[in-house]
Amino acid sequence: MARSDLLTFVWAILLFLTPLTVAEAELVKPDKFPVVVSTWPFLEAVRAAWRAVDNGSSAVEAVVEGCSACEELRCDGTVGPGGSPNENGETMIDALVMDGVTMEVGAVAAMRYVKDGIRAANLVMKYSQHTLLAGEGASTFAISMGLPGPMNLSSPESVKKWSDWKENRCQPNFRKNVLPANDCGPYKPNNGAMTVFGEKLTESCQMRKIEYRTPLVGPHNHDTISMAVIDKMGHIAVGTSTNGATFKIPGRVGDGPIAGSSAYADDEVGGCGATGDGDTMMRFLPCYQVVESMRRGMKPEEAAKDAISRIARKFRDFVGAVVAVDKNGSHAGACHGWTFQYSVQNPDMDDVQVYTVLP
Ligand code: SD4
Repeated sequence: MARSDLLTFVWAILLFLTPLTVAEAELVKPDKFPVVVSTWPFLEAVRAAWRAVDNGSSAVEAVVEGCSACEELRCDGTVGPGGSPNENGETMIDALVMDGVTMEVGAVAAMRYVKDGIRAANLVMKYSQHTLLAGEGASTFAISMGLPGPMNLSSPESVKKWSDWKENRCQPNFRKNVLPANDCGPYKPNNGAMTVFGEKLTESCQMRKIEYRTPLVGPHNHDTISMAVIDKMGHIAVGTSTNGATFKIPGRVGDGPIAGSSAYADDEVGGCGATGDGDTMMRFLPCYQVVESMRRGMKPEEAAKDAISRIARKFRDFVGAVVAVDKNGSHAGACHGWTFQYSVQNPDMDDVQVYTVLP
């Protein structure tokens, strides 16, 4: 008997013997799971997660495998090590994993010297009662739990990007309302006064006023993998890994490690992943919004569009996207400011399929 026939047979027996409601029945119907959904055409990452979950791994394990594959491949050049240098030229990692069964979360933020973001996040979830570790504390914990490090996370590309930026007088950058003493700082607040911190500003200093610019996360500079997996048992998990925004201020934490912002999952409802301008998006917890909207009856498409429009109403120039998947594996994306693509693999597909969503 073929594997799928056998599964259907077992399913029929289970249905007959167990007084399941229709909703519960849908949750474990064998032929629609597993499902893997990921931001962007990160095909190898989806395949890695698919291999794991199709071989019987849990949703959490498959999310870790999938995001980890992207880190190793340095998807888009900017997941994992070697990308998105900050103002000091250093690469830092943000990552999160969430188990939709237990609602446990593990996350690392602005992690230094350790390249394995999603594995570090998973270690936080498995071996601590905390949710989020940051900076060198995250690195120390990850290394103590067995991950390789400390190591330099720069690459020739990230070093070149950073030195070009320095040569371009550190433009563009994420500062606003500041006066730099020199082209690349140090910076001081510019409150329109002639004095800052009691010092009288020179004319040349005032001349160097920097305008706030927001081109640093855009159509040609996206770098977050956010993934949802529903395993064969119908359990869902989500994860995110990114090295964040290029030329960010050291210490910056993006939306990547924030539960409800870059990702969120609840077995009873579904999951969500996000990508884009994390500094704006994390103020709205778009993935929490998506999941809660689906809980209240919205389909994935409506929930995704609603979450994006809540941000766009307040920040017209924002660039971002979400992908929503409900507990039955139905999925949809929504975006603003760029064309978004997401990838899916489920039992109906021989390989990963890429979906394109227009703003
Ligand atoms: C961040 N959300 O750190 C990330 C960047 C990103 O697509 O997703 N770009 O803000």
